[in-house]
Amino acid sequence: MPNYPVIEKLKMLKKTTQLKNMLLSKNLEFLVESHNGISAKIAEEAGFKGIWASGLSISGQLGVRDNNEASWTQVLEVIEFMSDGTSIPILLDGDTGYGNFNNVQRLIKKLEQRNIAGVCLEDKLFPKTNSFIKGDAQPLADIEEFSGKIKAAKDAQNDDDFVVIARVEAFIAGWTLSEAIKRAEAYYQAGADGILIHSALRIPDEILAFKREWGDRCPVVIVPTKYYSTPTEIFRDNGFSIVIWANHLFRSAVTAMQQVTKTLMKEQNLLNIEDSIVSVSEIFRLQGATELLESEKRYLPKNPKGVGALILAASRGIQLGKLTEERPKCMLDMQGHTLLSRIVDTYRTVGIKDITVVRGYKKDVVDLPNLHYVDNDNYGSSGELVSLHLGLKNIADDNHDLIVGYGDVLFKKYILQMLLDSEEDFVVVVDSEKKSSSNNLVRKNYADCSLPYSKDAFYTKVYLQQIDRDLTENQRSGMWTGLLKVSERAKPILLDVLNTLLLQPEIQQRGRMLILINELIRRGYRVEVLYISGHWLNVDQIQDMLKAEVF
Ligand code: SPV
Ligand code: MG
Repeated sequence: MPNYPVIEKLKMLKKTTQLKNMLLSKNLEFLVESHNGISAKIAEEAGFKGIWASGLSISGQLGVRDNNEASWTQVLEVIEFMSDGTSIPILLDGDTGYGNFNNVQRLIKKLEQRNIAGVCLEDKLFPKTNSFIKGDAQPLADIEEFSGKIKAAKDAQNDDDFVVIARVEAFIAGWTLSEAIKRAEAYYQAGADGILIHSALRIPDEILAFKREWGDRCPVVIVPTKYYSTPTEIFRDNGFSIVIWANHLFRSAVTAMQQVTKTLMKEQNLLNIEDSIVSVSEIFRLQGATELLESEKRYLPKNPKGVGALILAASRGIQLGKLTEERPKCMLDMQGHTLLSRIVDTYRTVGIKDITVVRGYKKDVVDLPNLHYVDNDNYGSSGELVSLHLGLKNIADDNHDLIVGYGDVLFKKYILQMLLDSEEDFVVVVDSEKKSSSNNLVRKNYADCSLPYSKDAFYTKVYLQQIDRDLTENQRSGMWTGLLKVSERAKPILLDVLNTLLLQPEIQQRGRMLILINELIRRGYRVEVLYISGHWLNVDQIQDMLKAEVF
């Protein structure tokens, strides 16, 4: 059903009541045929107050004959889609009721469950044939038997307003007015809410004669498929209740499909098709695609966006001497895996697929599959901020949060998970246990944080105050691991700060990440600290290579 606001829903009458009101109304009302969900929606949108679920059209759109070849449950499935997609009542063309009184009672139960407002039953024999195919050869039902069916239908309904129409086929089968009246009267006495009087003549004589004789005993419904040239005023003036346009959506759809297939077959291109058919977006509109988008905003998790990774791997790793003559450090082999592939694997295990590597030294050797590559060809004379800048510019438009890391730092996957769970715009990972370096000659990126690691720090947000290689022992809260997360919305900030910093030649040449992070803090941006202890490894020296093998 379309998404009606709550108030509208409350104001809306039950579908059964709507149909009953149409039947009892003093005005001439109209039902238009629909044969599936979309045609039902189109009918409602055009302004029709009710739908005729035509047996001819439903069987026709299934590509079978109007001879009960489609089973009654198959019909039920079709009208369920029609009913779900609309708020106007549906009168089902229930043929002969798909069996005897017992089958009719079960049918009524199922129709009520699917919010179908009424059924029309015709006094012929199962399996029926369409009235316009040799109608005069068609046997009619026994009056008493059919009256029993109508009575059974009325007894089966739970909803008082459910409508049962008895369709009199006497004229179709070549019988006289008196036979038609006799039958109508019997069905009316059995409880029918209205009579559908059918005729295959090209003029309305039979139905007008019937109506004159019948008077106003109960509402009379007509189907002017054959006497289509009769002005509607005639029906109105003669006090008919409902006119059914019984098959015209289906027939017009067939016309359109035949025209399009013919043109396509002949022309083998779409030039003469495109402008004469609805756009794909019109189909989306009819399907209610916008409503789903709105619902997704309401009900889907807020932050399903992906996360990307940027790995800075342009430098050689000169401390490793001869080992990095032919390949950069990140491509050194450790028991069959390169450093870079181990890092990439860690990202992938937490679902990060969009990984960009900035390469420089011996870039041709850096060729792992399924990565994006950005090259810093001036790696020899530029600092890592230039690499970051090149990488960042390349992925600035991805709607991703971003994790920046180095191509020579290994870490456990839970550390990435912590970063993914954090919500601040800038987040760094600090090892609280590392407050000094094993090698005093190497100056490390020490972090000075708003709170040293403690149980308290676990419950409070901790922010970075500065990263510096020359912090005193007292100032050191730990060591920065080289991991930085930047939220999607903060990426432009990072790029902007970077652009400004890189205007300075010495930063171009030697600028390191810590300069950038300190500048963010200086400008007032908060950089959250996530504390860890261990579980990461910066591969700098030969002895680190050994540690990496068992990491
Ligand atoms: C239908 O639409 O299936 C009908 C009306 O029963 S008619 O085809 O005119 O018999
Ligand atoms: Mg029919």
